[in-house]
Amino acid sequence: MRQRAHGSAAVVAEISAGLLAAKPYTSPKYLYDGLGSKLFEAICELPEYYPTRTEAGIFAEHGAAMAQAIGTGTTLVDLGAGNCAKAASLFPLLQPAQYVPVDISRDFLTEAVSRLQQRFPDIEMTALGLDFSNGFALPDSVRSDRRLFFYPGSSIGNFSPEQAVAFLQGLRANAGADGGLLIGVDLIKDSAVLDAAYDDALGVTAAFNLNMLRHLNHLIGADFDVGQWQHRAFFNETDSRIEMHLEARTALTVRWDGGERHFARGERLHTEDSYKYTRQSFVTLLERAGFATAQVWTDPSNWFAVIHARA
Ligand code: AVJ
Repeated sequence: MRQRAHGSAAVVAEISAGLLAAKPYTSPKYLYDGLGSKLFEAICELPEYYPTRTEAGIFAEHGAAMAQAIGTGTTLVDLGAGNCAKAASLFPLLQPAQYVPVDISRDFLTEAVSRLQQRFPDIEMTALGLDFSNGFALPDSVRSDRRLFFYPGSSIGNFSPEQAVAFLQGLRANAGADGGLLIGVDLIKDSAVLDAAYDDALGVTAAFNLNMLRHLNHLIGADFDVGQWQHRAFFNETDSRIEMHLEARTALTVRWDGGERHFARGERLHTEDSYKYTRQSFVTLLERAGFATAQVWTDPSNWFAVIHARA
């Protein structure tokens, strides 16, 4: 049964264009409806999904050194803040003057921030519910100097390297005097480790990927039948990225408000890329974006890096 589209005309047009492309694709931002955000939180608890816990280990081990390099009193702009937990765990060390969490999922954010404000009454907090993936301007209520952009979790991996440079250039231009960036980056490693992290035994990542179809049904009034699709995820060594796809189990036709597309059996809808870097390849990317010095902290296995760069 089809419903009417609940997304804006722009959202419907964007998703339609991807579905109608020669190689059909959708933006990974559509993985995150209410259930998708919860499934992602569950992914972070999986034994196979090493990034979250490895990054937390790096912050626990080197947080004091990071705070030393960054200094207190910054305006901490948290990109993709979600439940704000990662930034909050750094407050005691970083002691920011202002905290600006930004997230596409506004409701999730507002609730988290009101709880946080009670715990840290001295930090001025300004929550922004917006999609920053195509660049953004910060409102006047955000202090304009010493902005520290915080972009943990390897979310930068969703951009291609070219897109990442453009995005990082935008951050650098907005950082203000004495500003900077603290970013988490997932590193290239044995492909079996990477594959398992995106295709776990419990099937939580499969559910996370498949849930996008339910979200699309809601947004564009489509009639995707989740049971007709299969999760696929693998490391593409040539392009240094994990690719997630949804593969048609059978020949089928998807219909939505204003369009339709036939998928042959085995044909794929590309739902996400997650680029992996070496320490050096990411530092080079930062330099291309105009960032100056970079200090790099890693875990003992070199699976993940946290990098501080000055604007
Ligand atoms: C939120 C983009 C960092 O790429 O590892 C996790 C998303 N996708 N499992 C990642 C994701 C499948 C995640 N990021």
